Amino acid sequence: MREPTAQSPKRRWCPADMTRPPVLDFAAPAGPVKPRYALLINPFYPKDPNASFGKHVLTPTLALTSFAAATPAHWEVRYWDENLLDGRPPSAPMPEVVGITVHLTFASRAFELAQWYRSRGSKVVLGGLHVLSCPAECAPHADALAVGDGVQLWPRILADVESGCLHSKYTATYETDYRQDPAPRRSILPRRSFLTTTSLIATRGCHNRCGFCYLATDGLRMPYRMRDPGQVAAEFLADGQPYAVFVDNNLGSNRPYLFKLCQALRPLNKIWSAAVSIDVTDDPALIRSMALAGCTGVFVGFESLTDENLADARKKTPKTADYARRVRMLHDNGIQVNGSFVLGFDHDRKDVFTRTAGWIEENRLECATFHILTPYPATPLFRQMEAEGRLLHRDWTLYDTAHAVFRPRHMSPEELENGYAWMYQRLFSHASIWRRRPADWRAVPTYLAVSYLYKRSNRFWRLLIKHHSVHAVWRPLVEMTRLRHVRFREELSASETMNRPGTNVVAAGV
Ligand code: B12
Ligand code: SF4
Repeated sequence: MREPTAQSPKRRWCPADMTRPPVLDFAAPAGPVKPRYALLINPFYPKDPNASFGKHVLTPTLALTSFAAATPAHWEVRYWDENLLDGRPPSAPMPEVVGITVHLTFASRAFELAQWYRSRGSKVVLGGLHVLSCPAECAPHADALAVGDGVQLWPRILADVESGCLHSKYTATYETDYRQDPAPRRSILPRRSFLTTTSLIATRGCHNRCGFCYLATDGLRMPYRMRDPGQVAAEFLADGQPYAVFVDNNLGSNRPYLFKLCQALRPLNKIWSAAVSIDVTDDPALIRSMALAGCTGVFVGFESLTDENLADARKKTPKTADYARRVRMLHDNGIQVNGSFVLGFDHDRKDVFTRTAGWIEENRLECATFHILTPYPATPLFRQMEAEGRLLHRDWTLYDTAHAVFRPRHMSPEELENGYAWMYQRLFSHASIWRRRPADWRAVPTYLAVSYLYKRSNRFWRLLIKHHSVHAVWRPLVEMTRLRHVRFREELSASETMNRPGTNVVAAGV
């Protein structure tokens, strides 16, 4: 495989419905508004054709289902995810209230939806990360802003709608007892459209405060909070799926807690994946306990293979020289590794792409996810880039970690974008998939099947999404993986240590 060049890499196939949302018809007549009916929308965002389309239907965000659970019983509530390619959002009947979750990359689509529904008589409530970091920008597009925890705010907002005294802004902190929150209302999700509907969340916050992370946003106080392990296990069981994805920022933040959670999950005989920071491997007994509890994959924010970058970002993490040993520990316990890498830090030179790709292959990471460093508004990184005059623009739609929105220190923005695209092309290539095959030949066929499905089948993913077949196609594969993992756990628990890579069909984490 050649190294990245100054020329743009070959453009990847990407149909219009993966990059553009359905057109809203502003001329269409408005129907009557149905009282006590709330519609919750996850707006469309353009998909990066370099990466897998499969990622977007792995598991749903909990943004909407979490506060939907706090809806009073006399309200009807419906879920609509524009990324499931079902066309225009519902309008017959018109909802009395439309709740939209807003991230910076799809803020403009959220505002367009808001305008469309407001012009037809619905009250629009905006909430989510972007509302928290840029409330002034969002305010003109909403009847009400929900700044902070929606679980506390949503019932208050609906009560005020009913009494005709809706305020323009509602604020809540994240300091409540997380154990008091109701379980997310997963019954409103379209089950056929996701690999699993069981997005679980056990903890809030993180012990780190990396300068580039959204957790460092001004005004966001998210003290570390945990749900009872028993509550989490009960939610997993109740959703009836064999596989769950933890969407916690960092499930390994509090190790004694993770131990207890593993104890609660183990008897379920199910499988799961989660995002953790690599320091979770400080304790080999914890890794074994995760494997015995059904963990088949972890999404690890390595971020960089250069210690100076990690120090600049203020990430508390082991030395990068020790990463390979730690990856081996996970593999030895049958846990796949999806490595997450950020490109474009100040100590990254033009060799960062080949160096990182080489390391991933050498250590046989089953999957890798790349992000161009992105200064999210109201974070320390954003302030630094702004002070140094390095921001190229404030077009939030391009703040999607697939575009260079700042001037990197040691390369041009174009070189950074080309290097990023080259990384995906290399890691998704036949040669690289083969190089990273598991050491155990028995695991190779499944590994190849999954790699090709996940990394090289974007056309197929689009078809599955459009025909609501994601779940039907994956469920048998997931079930097979679960059964195999149950056998693996039995062997693992019988042996002191195992040296056998897992044979999983589900990607590691989100
Ligand atoms: C699941 C997930 C996904 C899923 C689903 C995404 C989707 N939008 O459908 C997948 C895997 C597809 C995905 C993809 C991406 N993601 Co993502 N994802 C997450 C993850 C892990 C969990 C989200 C979640 O469920 N949170 C839990 C809920 C309960 O929290 P919440 O969303 O904040 O909602 C609460 C409040 O904000 C509020 N609220 C939210 N909306 C509303 C609306 C109303 C009306 C009200 C009243 C209240 C309210 O109430 C909720 C309860 O308190 C988060 C990290 C995290 N732990 O949050 C990253 C995260 C959201 N993703 C992120 C990114 C960058 C991406 C990608 C761009 C990455 C990439 N390059 O591929 C893509 C593209 C998606 C996009 N353009 O937004 C960033 C966003 C950073 C930022 N500042 O915007 C996060 C924060 C990860 C991170 N640590 O950087 N993602
Ligand atoms: S370890 Fe991950 S979740 Fe925690 S602050 Fe750093 S980037 Fe954010």
